[in-house]
Amino acid sequence: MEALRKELETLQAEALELVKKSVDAAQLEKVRVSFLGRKARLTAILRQLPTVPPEERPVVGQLANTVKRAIEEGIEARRAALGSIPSDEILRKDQIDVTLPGRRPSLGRLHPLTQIIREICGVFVEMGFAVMEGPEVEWDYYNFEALNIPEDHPARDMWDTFWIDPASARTSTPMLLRTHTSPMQIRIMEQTRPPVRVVVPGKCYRYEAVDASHESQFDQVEGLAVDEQITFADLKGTLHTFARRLFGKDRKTRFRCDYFPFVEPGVDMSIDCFLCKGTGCRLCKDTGWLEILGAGMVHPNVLARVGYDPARYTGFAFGLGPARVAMLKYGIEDIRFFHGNDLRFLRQFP
Ligand code: 2NL
Repeated sequence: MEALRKELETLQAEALELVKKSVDAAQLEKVRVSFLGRKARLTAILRQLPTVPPEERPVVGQLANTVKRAIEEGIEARRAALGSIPSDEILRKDQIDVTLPGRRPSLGRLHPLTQIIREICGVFVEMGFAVMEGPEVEWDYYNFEALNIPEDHPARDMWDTFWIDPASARTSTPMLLRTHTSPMQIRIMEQTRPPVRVVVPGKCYRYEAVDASHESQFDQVEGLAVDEQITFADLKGTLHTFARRLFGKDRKTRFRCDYFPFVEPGVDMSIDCFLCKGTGCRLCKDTGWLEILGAGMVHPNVLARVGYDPARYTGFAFGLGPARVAMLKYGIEDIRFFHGNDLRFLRQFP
């Protein structure tokens, strides 16, 4: 009797210890079979209960059943705890080699136009210009009127404009998609006193037929410097320096008369062709020169309209298309490549 009690207690302790050590359902099942299965010692004890002397039977029977329940409950609790842990087999199958080299993440890069815009602005920043951006939807006033382009003036024909509401085009305050970034320079001059030195990059829009060198949406970088004593020599020096920084330190520049309503005099600037060094080739169409920007001395009417005294202040301004600059610099044949979303093209610009 005493020996049997000892044995049952030992059985319970052993079983619960093994239950605790089981790490998956398979091990737990083995423990269950060996302690509660048909051939288990505990099962034999319970089966032999009728042979136990009647006065000891209730005690032994109760103890054996208590042990059996304790083991069952232990197994159940362990099974629930293991439920969320994958088996050794699954872990083995899912093994990964953490020492393998990782997959190289594919890095993005800046769009070639963004790169050239930043490069252009960077050159002017080095010369003391600030960079500012402005709205792409503008009032007729800022896009035309303030820039010395009155309504019904023939100069309006230079810009094919997207009107926000075609019906508003003939009202007093029509809205449009800006055709150049100059309206932002007007806003800047309205809000600050000279000296002003600013470059304004940004998107512009013109209602034009698309071809290899024109898109209806494009970028511009315009610059403006206004102060006392600014002369055409400042314009030439600044833009000549810019040309050499962007296209090589030996570049020559050439200024010729051109017309823009907001400047007087107006010019365009060319650089000697860096491909043929001026002897004539396909890039410069055998002229030896590449036209890269328009510029001029800010028209007195423009200065007066923003409240600057044209007798005291003068300034120069310029405008260029970064897409054209990039096409010349990298020999790109068609402006439509920039927005073609073709990785074979884009990957050429590291
Ligand atoms: C071109 C020519 C130019 C300007 C832009 C400008 C702006 C103000 C006042 C005076 Cl607020 N001028 N901008 C001046 C001359 C030329 O751009 O062909 N751009 C692509």
